[in-house]
Amino acid sequence: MLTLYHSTYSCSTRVMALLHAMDALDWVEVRPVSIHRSDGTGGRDAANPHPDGKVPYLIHDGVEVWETGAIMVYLTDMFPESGMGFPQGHPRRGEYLSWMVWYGSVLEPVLIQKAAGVDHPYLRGAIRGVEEATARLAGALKRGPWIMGDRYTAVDLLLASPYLWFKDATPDVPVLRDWVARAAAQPCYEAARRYDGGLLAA
Ligand SMILES: N[C@@H](CCC(=O)N[C@@H](CS)C(=O)NCC(=O)O)C(=O)O
Repeated sequence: MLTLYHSTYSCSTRVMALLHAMDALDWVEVRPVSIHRSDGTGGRDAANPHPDGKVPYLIHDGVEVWETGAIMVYLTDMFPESGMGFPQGHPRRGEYLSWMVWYGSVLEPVLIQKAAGVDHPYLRGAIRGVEEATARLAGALKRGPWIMGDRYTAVDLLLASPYLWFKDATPDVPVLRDWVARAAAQPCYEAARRYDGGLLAA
């Protein structure tokens, strides 16, 4: 059994978008929880077993999976026929895993540091900065239209997500702006937002 702890319009909304894209919602029990939000609203939910009180958090037959990238790889492996991932044995599997891990270890941290106005040689040494991350994305999109070529995958869903939340963070680079606009127009993204609207209204 798959259980996803989810909070509306948050990091877990992109996991919901992936489930929509894979037509896999029926296989998952979605448990809405509250979270502490950066604007001071909300609060930790005792019903959420995530050790840090965060979302997304996936439990599969008692096994815990956390971090959006790991959850997405786990789910795309479970639903390979969806075409949203690159399963074990696929020639581009390594590239897929690299982008999914790069999100949490490089892209998310450099964007947060930039927003916080933090810079330090140790950080630059470890993960570089927004300029380098932008160049990596733009380089991949030269082949396009998606990060891994001609099909929209979980890589695009995850890597475009910060720019969809914080539109001003989108670099003024045409190839990136166009990619973010294409990602925003994906039906799964709209479906996940509608789902969240329904949860809030209920
Ligand atoms: N790197 C984590 C980030 C998870 C995260 O920060 N989630 C936020 C929602 S966007 C959260 O649960 N915040 C609640 C809190 O900080 O207590 C991931 O990608 O899963």
